[in-house]
Amino acid sequence: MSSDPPRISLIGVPTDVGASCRGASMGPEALRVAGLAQALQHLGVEVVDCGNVGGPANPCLPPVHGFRHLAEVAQWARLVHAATYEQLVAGRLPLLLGGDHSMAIGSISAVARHCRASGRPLRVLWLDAHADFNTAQLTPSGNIHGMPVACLCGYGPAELTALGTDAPVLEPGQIRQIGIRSVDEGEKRFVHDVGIEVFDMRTIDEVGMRQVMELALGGLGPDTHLHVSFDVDFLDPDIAPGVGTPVRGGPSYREAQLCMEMLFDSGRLGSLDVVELNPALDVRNETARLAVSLLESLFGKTTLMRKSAER
Ligand code: 4U7
Ligand code: MN
Ligand code: MN
Ligand code: MN
Repeated sequence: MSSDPPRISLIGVPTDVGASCRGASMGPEALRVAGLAQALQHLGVEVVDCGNVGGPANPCLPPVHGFRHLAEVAQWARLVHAATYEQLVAGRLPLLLGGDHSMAIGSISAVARHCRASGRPLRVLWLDAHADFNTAQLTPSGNIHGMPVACLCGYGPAELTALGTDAPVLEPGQIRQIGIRSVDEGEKRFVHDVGIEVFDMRTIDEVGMRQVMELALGGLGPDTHLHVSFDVDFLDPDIAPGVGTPVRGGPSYREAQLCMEMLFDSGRLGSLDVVELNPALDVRNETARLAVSLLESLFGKTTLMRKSAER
């Protein structure tokens, strides 16, 4: 693709109201401290840091009717939706710095609204150890960061399913999940029944990251907007310990780099979430620095000169 280099807007979303483990609210600052803006600027990409969205504090309450902090999560989602939509309308690429994964309800609903308004198809790639497809009835925790994909598909309370656009925000056919290795019992059946395409860790083991990415990126039109929702717990916790919900057996450093390189090569990236980084659990900010290194690949860093035909 010979599209213009992206103009990135960093949007910090310092919240952990969607989780029970606190600390993801410090994620945006850890990514800044790890040099995210400078690393991307070094690649020749224009980066503006819009600062943080300001939302409600974490009241640290137990779940009510299957949801922990529903009002606060919904308020953050509305604020994130507005901040994301504003940057999309300005023709910029919103890069959301989480924050727990419930904020993707806000960002992706804004992206879907923008795509509807401009008639562009939307594809969402969900990089995660978890399917995040729980409902109030299915959830073992009440934590809404385990529910954003279900909410975006229309399964959830009205304040989370219809932000700025009609529900459902997404059809299952628009979603590809990659790296999945922890799905709760009821969630497993629901993901199957709804028909989301999941490239779990077994598939990555069997056919390799290259083929998984080719399949996940298959069928993109010239005009398709690609949104990547990157939950840092996608990565193997041996290399990325700074997350609240680690699951053994994730992609290696090399597999993750290849994943990012192939996302760049698609030429379709239009928006991105980087979520669930928890600096309180990290070791000398190494998970944040790994995330920055992966984002460099996602925005075009290569080892060698690229063949001109490819760009
Ligand atoms: B994340 C969990 F039970 N499925 O619903 C739940 F295992 O955004 C974890 O992917 C959810 O990190 C993890 O609480 C949410 C649990
Ligand atoms: Mn996860
Ligand atoms: Mn997640
Ligand atoms: Mn998590």
